[in-house]
Amino acid sequence: IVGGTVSTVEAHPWIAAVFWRSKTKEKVFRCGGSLISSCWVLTAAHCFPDGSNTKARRFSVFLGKNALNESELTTEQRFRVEEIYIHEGFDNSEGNFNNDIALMKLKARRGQCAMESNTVKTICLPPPLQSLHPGVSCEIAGYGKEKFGLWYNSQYLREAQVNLLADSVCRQEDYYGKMITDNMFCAGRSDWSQDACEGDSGGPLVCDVGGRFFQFGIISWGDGCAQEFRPGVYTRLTNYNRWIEEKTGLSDITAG
Ligand code: 4AZ
Repeated sequence: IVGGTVSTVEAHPWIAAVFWRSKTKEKVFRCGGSLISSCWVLTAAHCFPDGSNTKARRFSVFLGKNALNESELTTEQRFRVEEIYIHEGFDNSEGNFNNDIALMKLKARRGQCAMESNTVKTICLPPPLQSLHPGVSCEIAGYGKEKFGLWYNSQYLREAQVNLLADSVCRQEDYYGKMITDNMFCAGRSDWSQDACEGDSGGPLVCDVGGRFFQFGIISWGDGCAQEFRPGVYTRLTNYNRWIEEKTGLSDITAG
C-alpha cells in the first residue's frame, strides 16, 4: 500500500496473508486474500504463476495477522491449503491478467476451519447486479510495498482509500486503453497519492453499501504504484458469483 496508514487486522478482519514454502523450506510471503466463508479464501490467479502445477501443500494461509514477520499467537490462525482453484479463463497473454481470480480451500482441523473472533471474520460478496457509481470511496488493505520497486514488503498491515473510476475514463488512451476488460475496474485518487502496490495483490477492495461492507474487487495489477494516470486495476467480483458458487459449493454466497 502506497500513501496509506498503518492499520490493524481488527479493522480488516477478513484479510488473509498467503505464504509459499520454497525449496529451502523458507516461508515467503506471496499475496493477500480475503476470507469469504470459514474454509474459503479468495485471492488473485496471478499469485500462482505456474498455474495448474501449483502444489497446494506448499502454501499456507494466515488470518488475523497484523505483522508480516511476527507470530501473534493470540490473534492469528494458520491453515494448510487443501486445494487451489484458478479461474479457467485466467489469461495474461495481453499482459492484463484477465479473469484474475482464484480460490483456496483451507484444510479443516477437527471439522473446523476459521473461527470467528475480533481479528478473524468473513467479508460479504455483493449481489451480481449490485453496481457502484464512479466516485464512491472504498478501502484497500495489504502487507505490500510502500513504494514501487522497494525490495521489502510492509512490516504491518496498511490501508488506503481509493475512489472508483468510470470504465470510460480508465479505457481512455492516456489511461490504460484496451487493456481494461469487462472483468476489471479501476480505482485511484484524484491526486494519485494512495494506491495498492506489489504484494497487495489478491487482497480485497471493500466498499460500504448502506452501512455494510462488501468486497467488490480483488487487487490485481497496475503500471507501477500511485503514478499519474495509472490507477489500480481490480478484478470485478460481481462477474464471478456463479464461478464462486460452483467451486465452493456454497449455495448463496451473497446472503448473510
Ligand atoms: C502487483 O505487482 C501490483 N498499483 C498490484 C497492484 C498494483 C501494482 C502492482 C496497483 O502485485
